Amino acid sequence: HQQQRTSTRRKLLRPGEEKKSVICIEGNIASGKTTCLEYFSKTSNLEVLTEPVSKWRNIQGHNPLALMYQDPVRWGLTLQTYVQLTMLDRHLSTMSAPVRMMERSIYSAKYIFVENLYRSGKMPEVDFAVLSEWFDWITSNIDIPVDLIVYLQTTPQTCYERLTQRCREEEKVIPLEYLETIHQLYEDWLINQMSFKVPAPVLVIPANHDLQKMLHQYEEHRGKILMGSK
Ligand code: DCP
Repeated sequence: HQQQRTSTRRKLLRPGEEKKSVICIEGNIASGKTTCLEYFSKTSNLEVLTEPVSKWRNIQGHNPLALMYQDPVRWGLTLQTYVQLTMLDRHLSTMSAPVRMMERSIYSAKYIFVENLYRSGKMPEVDFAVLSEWFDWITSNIDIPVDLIVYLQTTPQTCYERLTQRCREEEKVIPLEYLETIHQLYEDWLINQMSFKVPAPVLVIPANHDLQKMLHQYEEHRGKILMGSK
């Protein structure tokens, strides 16, 4: 109950204060989130926050992302604890424009990636319990405003091809099945809305197309995206 109350509570605006909006871009690994953010970064009065993936690849000289892919049972908790911290930090950072567009959210970190590690038997129950208690505490005690989710909907096959092309060292071990599982978790969360609470309205953008067509679609959806978050 408390969780629900906190997340639906709206900040009171002072006279003259403008309402700020937060748009989260969600989608499978290599679905094109970064391209979408780059495209909108040229919009005035809008700030873009990319995912802190560089931090996940280097924390004080360690690479928890690579460790997680090498041995998820041992290192899943390590990576996901750090992901949760860095996402929370992003959500809480002071906004420098009336509209913020950010890559993923603390919600997908938990509902998609942690859930996947746990369900596939790659995260011990005790690790999952610790992460879940952290997540529940954060989301019931801290206001994490999200006004619109833009879901870049792809097929796992398309993501697999893009992943192979971009050749990020840590990700070379990712099989198609991994992307299929992540895809299903996203569909159940945002489309079927049958797994976890959806924190904001969802705008679905088909994202299997080539770059030109994607940029064209972003332009077409510009109004909906920017107004949808109001
Ligand atoms: N990752 C993870 N756990 C999370 C979030 C991400 O294990 N909670 C991993 C998946 C990827 C890497 O981190 O290997 C980067 O993830 P993204 O899909 O978020 O970033 P991309 O650069 O792949 O996004 P895109 O290609 O859509 O721009």
